[in-house]
Amino acid sequence: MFIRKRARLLVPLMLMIAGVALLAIAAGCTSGASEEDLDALRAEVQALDGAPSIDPVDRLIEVTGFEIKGTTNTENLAVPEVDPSTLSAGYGYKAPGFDEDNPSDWRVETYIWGPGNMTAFQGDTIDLHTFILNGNSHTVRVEGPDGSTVVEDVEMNRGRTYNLKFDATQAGVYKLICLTHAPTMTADIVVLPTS
Ligand SMILES: [Cu+2]
Repeated sequence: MFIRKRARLLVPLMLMIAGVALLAIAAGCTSGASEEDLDALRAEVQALDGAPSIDPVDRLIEVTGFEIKGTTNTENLAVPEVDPSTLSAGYGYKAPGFDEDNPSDWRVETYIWGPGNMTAFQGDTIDLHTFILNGNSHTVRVEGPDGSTVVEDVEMNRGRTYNLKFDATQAGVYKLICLTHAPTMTADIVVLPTS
């Protein structure tokens, strides 16, 4: 009887001692952490709290230059009040009569890049791999977010591929610009900051 009573007292006491020992071990670990360890922990917390930590890569982006055409006729829709070709060198317009077989047909055209919006991360080395599907000649350059030229003018011809390489050192929007079909044959490369 006495032994059982004593055992009932001892078990909670042993649990308390074990708990205190664990706390002491935990406290010892914390006090033993170096400044470097704490700095590393702080950096991890900041990384979790802010922008994602993404390592720069060599980023290959495929982009195609092409032309889209749309045709209707004056029975279905009157011709536009403003000739689209006066708005951009990238727009085309063929008035009724351009097609002898269908004299009421009229057509509009536009040169574009596909995709028109691309994404990368600051620090990436970008390789824009372009392919020209339509248009025999395009003079193309890349400008950075600050307006500086990061890839000098390149003449691109139909059916050929080209590699435009640059380092995305700035966060912001880089522009892939075709000067031949300005201002509308332009694509955005959005470079996101990583810190
Ligand atoms: Cu062009």
